[in-house]
Amino acid sequence: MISRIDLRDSAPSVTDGTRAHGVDRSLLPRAELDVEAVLEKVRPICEDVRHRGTAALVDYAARFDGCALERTRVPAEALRRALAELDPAVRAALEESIRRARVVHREQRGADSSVRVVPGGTVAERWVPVERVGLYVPGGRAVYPSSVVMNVVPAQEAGVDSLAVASPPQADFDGLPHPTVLAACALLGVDEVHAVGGAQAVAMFAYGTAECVPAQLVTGPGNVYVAAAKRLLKGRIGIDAEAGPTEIAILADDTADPVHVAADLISQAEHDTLAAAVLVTPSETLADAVDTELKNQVAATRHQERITEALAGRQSGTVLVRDLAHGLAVVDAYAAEHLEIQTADAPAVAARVRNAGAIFVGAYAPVSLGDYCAGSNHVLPTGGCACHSSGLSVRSFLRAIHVVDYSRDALAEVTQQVVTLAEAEDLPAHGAALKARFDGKVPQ
Ligand code: HSO
Ligand code: ZN
Repeated sequence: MISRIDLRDSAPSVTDGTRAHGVDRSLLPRAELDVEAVLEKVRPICEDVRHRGTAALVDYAARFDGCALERTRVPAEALRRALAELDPAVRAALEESIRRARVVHREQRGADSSVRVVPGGTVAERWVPVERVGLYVPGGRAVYPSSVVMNVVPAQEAGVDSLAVASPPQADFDGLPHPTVLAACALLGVDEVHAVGGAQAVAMFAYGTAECVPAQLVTGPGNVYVAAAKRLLKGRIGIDAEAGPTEIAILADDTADPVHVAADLISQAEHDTLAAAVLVTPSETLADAVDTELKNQVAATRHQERITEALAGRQSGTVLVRDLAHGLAVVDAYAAEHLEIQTADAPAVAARVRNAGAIFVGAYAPVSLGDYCAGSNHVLPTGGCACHSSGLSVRSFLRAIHVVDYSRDALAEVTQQVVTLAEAEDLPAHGAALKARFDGKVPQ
């Protein structure tokens, strides 16, 4: 069901562009998300939204979602109704998820800092929230009210002034986004929601329409079209990341329970036929036991077909390694979105990991906990981007502004150096700007 890649005899290789931490990345299971391939399909859609605004969005709702809309903004009454009709158990669980996410994210807001560089010269760093943010919440097969929580909570805790959510219109719900998504918005106090899906939603936030003021930043997961629109419009609007299919890697030794390991691999394979489930272990006994467990557990699960395809895909596999140190090199080279450590002394092993979106330590911290109720964020870097990027946090919604404040004396003291560097770059007017403050001369 899941392929096996034996790296026990692979020679440790030198670190270069393709070989990280002595491991050849090309040997590891991973699919490519071909965003480039859809860029040209997405470009005219974005241009159309730019020029025709709501009229274009209404046309795409008819073409892509089979919904006849007159406007994109969801009426306040629909948000109220969705919350009133929400199953009380789901409401209580969402409230707990929100509560825990707030506890964690509130602490992420770093303090402003100020450094005295020289007497009379200070550079401060002031953290300022983005003014208006657009949050994209996918619809269709993936209805994720939990993703509403994971996007909205950090934005709110950062102090973002204006928040709008976009989610595709659903033919089954009179052209409104999914009611659980609407209810989650209402629960979080978000009152601006647009029934707009896909690339069009990113274009709406980037260019604005008569109904939607442009935003400075768009965040949230989405399919390859959403990723392509983010790539095209980046610069015009800030983006979080081009999210790809979800991934779980588990570093486990023979102390791990194969029942847990298999269940956790299956849990993320449940998202998508392209989802990746990777087990890295020095124990062939564990690998065999997990294979058996996968067969048994997949047979008993609801989304058997999707999971089987994900586990059999070239993006999934069991990687056999020489020992835990080799396993750590492999998981670092892979840079998983989610990494579980199920080994003896898991905290010590986890502390040695360098590349992962989030690390789940030990037997009682499965990824599914983080997906909903750990308090951590589940919007995390995929496709190996965890080696250079972080998951969504309060910091994603803040900018650090440098505030430079120098006195006359402090400026005088460094003028010669600035003039010299400006001359070295053949930019004499830069130096002149300083000299202009001292009768056109370098002060002695
Ligand atoms: N595992 C997904 C998030 C999610 N899981 C939403 C369930 N619902 C990506 O981190
Ligand atoms: Zn998940």
